Amino acid sequence: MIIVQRTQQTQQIIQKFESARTRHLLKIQSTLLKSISDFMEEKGILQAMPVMLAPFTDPLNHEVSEAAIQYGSQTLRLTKSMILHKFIMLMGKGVDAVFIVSPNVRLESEDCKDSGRHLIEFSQVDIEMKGKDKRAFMDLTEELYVKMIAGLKHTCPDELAYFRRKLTTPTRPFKVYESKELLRKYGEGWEGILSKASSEPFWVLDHTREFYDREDEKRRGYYHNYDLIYPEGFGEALSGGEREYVYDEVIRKMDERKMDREPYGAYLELVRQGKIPRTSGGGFGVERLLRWVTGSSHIEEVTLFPRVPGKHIVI
Ligand code: ASN
Repeated sequence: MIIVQRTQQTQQIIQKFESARTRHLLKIQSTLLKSISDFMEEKGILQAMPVMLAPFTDPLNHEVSEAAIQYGSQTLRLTKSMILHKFIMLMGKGVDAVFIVSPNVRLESEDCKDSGRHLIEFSQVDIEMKGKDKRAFMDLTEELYVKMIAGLKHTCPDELAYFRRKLTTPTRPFKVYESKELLRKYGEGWEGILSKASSEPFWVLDHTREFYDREDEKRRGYYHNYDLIYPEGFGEALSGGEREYVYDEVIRKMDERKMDREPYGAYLELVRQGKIPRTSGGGFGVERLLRWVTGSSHIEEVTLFPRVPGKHIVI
């Protein structure tokens, strides 16, 4: 029985990696990554390398199982996002903006298996800019998306045709909504409803999220952050925000969230000394981008080595 299963598995792997689909996906992905890298260079955004292990990582705004290893006397967490490392990299004079294509490990619950857009390991294009506000980051993202899609249509017409995908280059400025209004109008499922009803990507502002996104000083409960949502039901593309960099605010919000400050010690000391600058930024998943541009129903279909929540990993 086990031998039969193995043979079937091997057959599926061979079929997948010998298929035109995999070749076309790789071509589309390479084209997108090149436009991202060209765009960043043009904007003076410097590329940094990812870290995978650190005493602290992004706490995230939702529960995932802890992914950590014990190394000697240290507990090292696998990167969920490089959010705090992005802030630290911007301390340096002349380092005004950075980006990383970074592997993120998020051990999501099995319930996300059929969401079509969750992986427990994915790659995030994570960007952070010093001294910029949310509108500046949103403008940058819009410009990037327009260039990426226009470039993809130009470079990969045959590959897009293979996926029977007619992509429209988004028109700027993208529409902007407020999350609380959407909640009132559509209820908890607002994201899916509006994504399905839209034909262009759009922004949603103000999400109650992690301690590091800036909360308005005068209007408590209002967050200066944003999500970019793909149209046609593909859902969340990017999340980001203006950041909290004032020590008392950071501590207040960590305490509100009952976070253990201990692993964050080195970062908190930098914040306390005023070394962490005012920034804004965000990140988007490469696989979700591929899913959208190819019009695929499950993210698994566009990932060479998919790690789907709750699914056995073969290779
Ligand atoms: N990359 C996101 C940001 O910059 C954070 C995340 O992925 N959780 O806000």
